[in-house]
Amino acid sequence: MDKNGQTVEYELSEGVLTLTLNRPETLNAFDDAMLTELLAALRKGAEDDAVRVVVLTGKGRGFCAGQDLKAYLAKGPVDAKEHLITFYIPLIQTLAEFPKPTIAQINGVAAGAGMSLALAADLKVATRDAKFIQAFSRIGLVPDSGSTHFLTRTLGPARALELMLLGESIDADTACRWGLVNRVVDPPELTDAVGAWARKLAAGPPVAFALTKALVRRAASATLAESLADEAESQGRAARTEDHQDALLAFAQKTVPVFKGR
Ligand code: LHQ
Repeated sequence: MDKNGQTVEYELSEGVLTLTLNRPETLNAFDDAMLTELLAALRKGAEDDAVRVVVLTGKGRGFCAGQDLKAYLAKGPVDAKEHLITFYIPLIQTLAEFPKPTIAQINGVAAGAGMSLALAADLKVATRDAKFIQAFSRIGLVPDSGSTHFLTRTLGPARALELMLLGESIDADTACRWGLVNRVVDPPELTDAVGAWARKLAAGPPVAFALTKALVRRAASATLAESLADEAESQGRAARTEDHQDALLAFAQKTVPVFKGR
């Protein structure tokens, strides 16, 4: 938490919004305030045209340790279903359906709903010493916050269940080999590696990016015929943007296009 009591840092620079979870003493476990602030920050970032890409990361040695179990206990009996409906479902849905590219900059352990959070981002870059743990079974719970959805789609049921039932951690290299993260880097290289991708994405075509993300989300449960029709519809829209016309001209003139989001 910073001196103003904020548990999520909001920093916008050259189109890149960096949201830093800031409860390092708990490895950035989610209390109600951090859940609320992160959702509000994402909603604000979605609305702001100056935000072209979002980077999510954690302060200290953890990325996010999931629900703050001490805060959860301290609240007295909480209806877990209501807790998920109030906090986690809108958060994960907002992130997974975010209209701009998102990158999880995984600086350390991602456990429970903290792993779900990382999985809900578009791109994942992890440090070599990061770990991923489906911690839910260790405390007698089922995976939530999208873990069943993301892991089953990426890994298939056998590996997804291995992680969920055994509750053992996997390291970043294994997560990368399994397709859960895009890149693994040494810790000192993390911010530069993510920064390079973020700046590139921030200079990309916003309308085409939003349409591409929606296409890929729908493709996961579509037939080929449906995806082909969906692509044609979205291509029609992308092709009508000024950005596309400008980029065609730039190609012909051998210059670099400047995408404006129109
Ligand atoms: C923590 C936490 C934490 C509080 C580390 N809470 N303090 C949804 C709906 C309803 C109900 C519940 O949950 C959910 C969603 C979920 O996310 S359930 C899963 C919740 N998360 C976990 O079960 C993970 C718990 N944490 C751990 O297993 C370990 O801390 C991991 C493996 C993440 C890291 O281990 P270490 O690197 O050995 O660090 P540590 O355990 O020593 O933790 C450092 C500090 O962080 C420590 O505090 P202390 O005061 O002793 O220094 C921990 O108590 C605190 N911390 N996770 N989730």
